[in-house]
Amino acid sequence: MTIKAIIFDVDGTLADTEDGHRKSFNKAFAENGLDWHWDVALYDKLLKVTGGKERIKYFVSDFLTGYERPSDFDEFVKHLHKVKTGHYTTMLREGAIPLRPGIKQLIEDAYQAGIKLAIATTTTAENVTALLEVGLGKDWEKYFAANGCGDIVPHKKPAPDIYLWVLDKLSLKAEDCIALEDSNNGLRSALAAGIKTYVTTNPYTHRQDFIDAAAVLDDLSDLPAFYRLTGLQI
Ligand code: XBP
Ligand code: MG
Repeated sequence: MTIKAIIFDVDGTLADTEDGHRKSFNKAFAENGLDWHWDVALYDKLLKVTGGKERIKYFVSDFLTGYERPSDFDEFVKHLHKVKTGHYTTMLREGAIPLRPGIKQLIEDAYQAGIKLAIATTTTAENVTALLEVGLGKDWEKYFAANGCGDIVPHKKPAPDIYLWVLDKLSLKAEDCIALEDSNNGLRSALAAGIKTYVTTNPYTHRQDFIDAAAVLDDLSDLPAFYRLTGLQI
């Protein structure tokens, strides 16, 4: 079976971004007079919920006691998230978070070989642009035949929505594609869309359950081995 497309998760897969997200949330909280602080251990638990706005709401409902929600709570969360996104994209544009080993080469190799590339992420589109403009260059969009981000689908990972949206954009069947993910939520999302999924772990996810993954790797530093493993014709 010839693989016609590779669909990439972003956070944790293209780059080790989660700690950058965490620090940016904390900056936004402090600037808004909140004494909320997400340390690594807490953030590890909060990653159970994907999407920044959804994660803030999960924190408020499950981890905070005695917090009185303002009447415009939804708007307040949107505001906090917007401030967070500003800090996060500034961090990316300063080059603080590089692409993970092998990622740039894989994207260039696959593109040259005529394999379609796509993004399926829960993160905000601005974040993807900032990460990839620095990592791949100003013309990064030329590599991707579909770019599925954030709020364009009603249900974020682990729901399959974002992968189904991408398959539709690519006009390909699930069995023509492989997905690359780093988390259990991401793996479940891609599998629920019927896509064979490879996992590269990172410090936040390496203890998660990847039993149904096609393979689990530390990273893609050995691309020839990855091409042999997947059968990618590159
Ligand atoms: C990872 C996520 C995101 C980011 C925060 O998504 O769960 O919520 O942590 O991004 P993926 P936003 O691995 O699917 O890219 O604050 O922009 O939502
Ligand atoms: Mg991820």
